[in-house]
Amino acid sequence: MALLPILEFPDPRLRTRALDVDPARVPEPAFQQLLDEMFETMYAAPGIGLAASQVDVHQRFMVIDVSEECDDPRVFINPRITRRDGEQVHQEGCLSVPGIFADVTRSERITVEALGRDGQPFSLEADGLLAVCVQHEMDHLEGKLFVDYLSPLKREMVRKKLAKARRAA
Ligand code: K1U
Ligand code: ZN
Repeated sequence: MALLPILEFPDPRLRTRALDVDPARVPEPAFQQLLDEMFETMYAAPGIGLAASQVDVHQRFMVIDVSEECDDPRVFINPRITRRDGEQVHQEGCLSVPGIFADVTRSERITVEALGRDGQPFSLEADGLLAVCVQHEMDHLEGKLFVDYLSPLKREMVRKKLAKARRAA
């Protein structure tokens, strides 16, 4: 199994809108292996979510595990949010924007419909951190990053900070 390279802001490939996964591909060994590699990459980072777009695969799927023990892996293929309620503000990070954290306002409760890793459709009601993470990962599939919720000035400061960190590394 391999760790996958994660694209970093401001890489323009992160702005690609992902396309639907053909459900017939889900049981294929190559797709199942990609899911395993995404989980391995997410746990190693460490992170609580990873969208395919972040590993330069522009298809609509993501992996998430918000559990403390890293024992609740979830796969969302072709996810759609069908209901939203309320608002919550949560501090977010992003594996594609390393070392930057900012408060983002998102829906408090959502209903998300998707296919699981077995290719079967499911519906999930989520709130709290799971709801935040689903919305963050679905933004990636649209080519959107959490820094887009910041002012242009703050976003430029983030870009400069990351460029400086890369030069120093
Ligand atoms: O999509 C990503 O870049 C992953 C991102 C998901 C996320 C975090 C926080 C709020 C919304 C979405 C991360 O996992 S950043 C790392 C992180 O938050 C974390 C890492 C280890 C333990 C706990 C949290
Ligand atoms: Zn992210």
